[in-house]
Amino acid sequence: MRDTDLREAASLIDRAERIVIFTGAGVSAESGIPTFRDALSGLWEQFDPRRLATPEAFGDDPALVWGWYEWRRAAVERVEPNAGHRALAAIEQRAAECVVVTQNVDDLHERAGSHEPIHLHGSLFAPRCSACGRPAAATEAGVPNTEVPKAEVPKAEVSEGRVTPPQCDRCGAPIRPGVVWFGEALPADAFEAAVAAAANCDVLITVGTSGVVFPAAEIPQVTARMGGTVIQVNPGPTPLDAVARVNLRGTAAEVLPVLVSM
Ligand code: BV8
Ligand code: ZN
Repeated sequence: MRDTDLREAASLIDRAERIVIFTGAGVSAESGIPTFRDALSGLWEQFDPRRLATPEAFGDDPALVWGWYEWRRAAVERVEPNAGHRALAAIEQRAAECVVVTQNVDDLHERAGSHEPIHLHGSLFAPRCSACGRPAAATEAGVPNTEVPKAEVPKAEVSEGRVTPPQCDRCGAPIRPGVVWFGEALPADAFEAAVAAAANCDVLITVGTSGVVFPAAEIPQVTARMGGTVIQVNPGPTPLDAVARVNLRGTAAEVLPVLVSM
């Protein structure tokens, strides 16, 4: 990565009035959370995440899919935001206006100090009823307890395996993860807010996304089409190379702290 690119990116960010930060799974990689494309460890190695992250998979085998998400939620709770998340929060604090848009379902941006990131693909921490949509509060037991007092919530053994999802106490249907699966529409309000921010920003910084999942991957393209500047941070090539004015070839936790120190 050339010094001139870092300096150009730092100066573009300093001069920007309105900034959008757009992230994918790569920003959480250095916290120890595998991205979709990295082989998942243990039991999950035998599965293709894109097949598990579907309504069909949950319909066929709710315990397998619920167990996978509970394993992922427990993994997120065991790790910390990394220097990349913290540097992005610092950029956000300094900017006149800054919106964080993430495809990630973890809460690491929030825990690093980012303010109300837009979650285009939902969150591991917002389970809801698969039928009536009633939110179910996830608890440390890994079992959402809608009305049931904590003491009575059965301690679900959250391991790398199947976990029967709890039932909605209003209608009895299984509770599902609060994420957007393949084949499901993104939350309209979140997507519209993200497109509006991308269309009106001076600079969009895209970090750690392969840019292949739609419609989220449209977001940096909107900025480029509307005359904004795209800066990319990714160790590898992606389709977003074509719209990025500056391509910083490196990892989030290496590049971003240097960028904010300039
Ligand atoms: C929709 C939540 C329509 C769940 C996710 C056929 C049938 C049905 C749909 C489709 C189809 N063909 C195409 C589609 C559309 C489909 C799609 O785009 N498919 C792709 C595979 C072609 N999209 C959808 O289905 C969307 N919905 O189209 O609905 C509709 C409309 C109206 C009404 C009804 C229906 C929904 C897509 C959302 C799916 N949910 N996540 C969960 O997490 O379990 S997507 C999930 O995968 C992530 O959120 C992310 O967005 C995506 C990719 O994951 P990763 O590859 O891991 O991460 P990322 O892309 O961010 O790549 C990692 C990058 O990081 C790499 O570039 C790597 O180089 C870099 N990196 C690695 N280490 C580091 C790093 N960078 C920096 N630092 C590092 N250290
Ligand atoms: Zn219900």
